[in-house]
Amino acid sequence: MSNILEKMQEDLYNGRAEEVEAAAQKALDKGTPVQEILNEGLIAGMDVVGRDFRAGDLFIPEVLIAAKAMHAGLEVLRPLLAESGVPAQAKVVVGTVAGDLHDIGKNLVAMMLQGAGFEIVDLGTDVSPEKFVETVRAEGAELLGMSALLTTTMPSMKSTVEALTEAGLRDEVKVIIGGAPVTASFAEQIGADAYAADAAAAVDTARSLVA
Ligand code: B12
Repeated sequence: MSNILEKMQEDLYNGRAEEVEAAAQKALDKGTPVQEILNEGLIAGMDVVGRDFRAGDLFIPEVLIAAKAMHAGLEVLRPLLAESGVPAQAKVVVGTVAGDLHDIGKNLVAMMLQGAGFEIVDLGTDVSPEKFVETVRAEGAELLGMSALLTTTMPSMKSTVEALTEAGLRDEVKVIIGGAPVTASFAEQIGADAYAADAAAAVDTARSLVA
């Protein structure tokens, strides 16, 4: 791995947003593939943050600062991740479920879907089942992508699927879910159409769902 990406991981860990941003630009200027910067720089750095947070070596303020640095790096990559030239495909409503404020993974998925030509309606975080249903209806969305990073907020995915059914919209929209604690069997259990483990898989899965 290049020194730039190694240093980027370290800067991300330490929450140095300006350095991460500059490193992302520098790596791009040197011709490093955008996927490599994403996976070996930003995501790899965030993995270490997650590990140390779990171990109790990092605390929420530090994780938040690291998350800000990750966002700064992602912003540099955004135009490339979202580069399409492909005409807009199906409309996708995305959001993080009620009670959950984690948005890095959701944003990444949204960027990659946009890059694949999907039109994105991003509801942000802490999105209630009612809000999802309302937006799917108003936008005539073909896909709904929900993210949850907490085991305690996963049930809100189920409530949303149920709310779609109650609203008579379940047959109009395909539901895809993801987030670190989410699994394919959970997706099946709650009646979602699909699960994807990461942003690249989300694109493949979304494509096959609307095909
Ligand atoms: C950053 C972070 C935070 C930041 C969030 C900042 C932000 N803007 O997002 C802050 C500090 C705010 C935070 C807060 C909390 N956090 Co936190 N956080 C994390 C951390 C370290 C990284 C998450 C992340 O961004 N990963 C990087 C992204 C790229 O990965 P990802 O989210 O998994 O997304 C990928 C896939 O999952 C998938 N995907 C994601 N969404 C979707 C959606 C669709 C549709 C699809 C198809 C795919 C998909 O694709 C993505 C890209 O590849 C994780 C640890 C971890 N390793 O997951 C803990 C973690 C998720 N947090 C945890 C906890 C406990 C909390 C708090 C409750 C802490 C507290 N005591 O207050 C609060 C809850 C706040 C709330 N109400 O939401 C726990 C959850 C435990 C559990 N099983 O429930 C974790 C696992 C850490 C741990 N082991 O203890 N956190």
